[in-house]
Amino acid sequence: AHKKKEVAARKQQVSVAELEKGYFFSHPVLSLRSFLADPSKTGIIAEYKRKSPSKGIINDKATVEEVTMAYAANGASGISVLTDHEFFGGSLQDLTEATINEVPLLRKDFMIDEYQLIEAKSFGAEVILLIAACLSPAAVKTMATTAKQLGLEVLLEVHNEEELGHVCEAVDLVGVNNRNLKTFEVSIDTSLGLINKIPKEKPAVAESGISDVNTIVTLREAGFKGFLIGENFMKEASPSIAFAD
Ligand code: IGP
Repeated sequence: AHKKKEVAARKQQVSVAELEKGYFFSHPVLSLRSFLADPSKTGIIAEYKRKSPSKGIINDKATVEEVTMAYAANGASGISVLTDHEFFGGSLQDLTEATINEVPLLRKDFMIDEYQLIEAKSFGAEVILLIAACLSPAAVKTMATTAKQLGLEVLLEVHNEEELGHVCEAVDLVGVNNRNLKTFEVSIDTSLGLINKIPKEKPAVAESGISDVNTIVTLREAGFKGFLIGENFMKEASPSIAFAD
């Protein structure tokens, strides 16, 4: 509910017409789907995350710019930036500071309104996250279709088999979040248990709780093409050095 208020407040301040004048509206875009399909790339989608409801402050010193530049330089296949303020301490400004044009950029937020898709585009995102647990199948379809029209790719996040029913044509990639949003417990088994039920034509991304290379190997062997990692990098003073290791 806080999200509704927050989006309504921004809508009052900045019109769609103004957002559409943004530089990134006419900007060439990179495809996360193609980056993940490239076997010479790492498949790692590295996330900038200052804090989280489960961990509190993770890193409030390293800047978006330095961290995301280093993620890109060290071979990330994608970069994710949390723009939610209330829970994650992020902002749309963070997105513009992360726009490096070498690696596809994901806006990570709770997307409930098409206005947020226009914002995502205007502030330089190339991919948006839709969370099946927050949206009805019809809402996923509308949001995903609008995102595609804007030239954005769509990553749909699920936690269980039932939510896989929200997958529709306009969804490009399917993510499995290993973190239970109610208990905050993380288990890679969530990903491993769902991989065979994900439509083959939608590259699968394993999300959360990944902290070592062996886990990536296991997930890759199971069929995952992408690995979304935040805390493991951000908890270090230099998140980029953690990545390079
Ligand atoms: C990253 P981790 O455990 O590596 O920091 O997780 C990412 O998967 C996580 O931040 C995330 C998330 C989300 C955050 C996945 N889905 C939805 C907010 C909203």
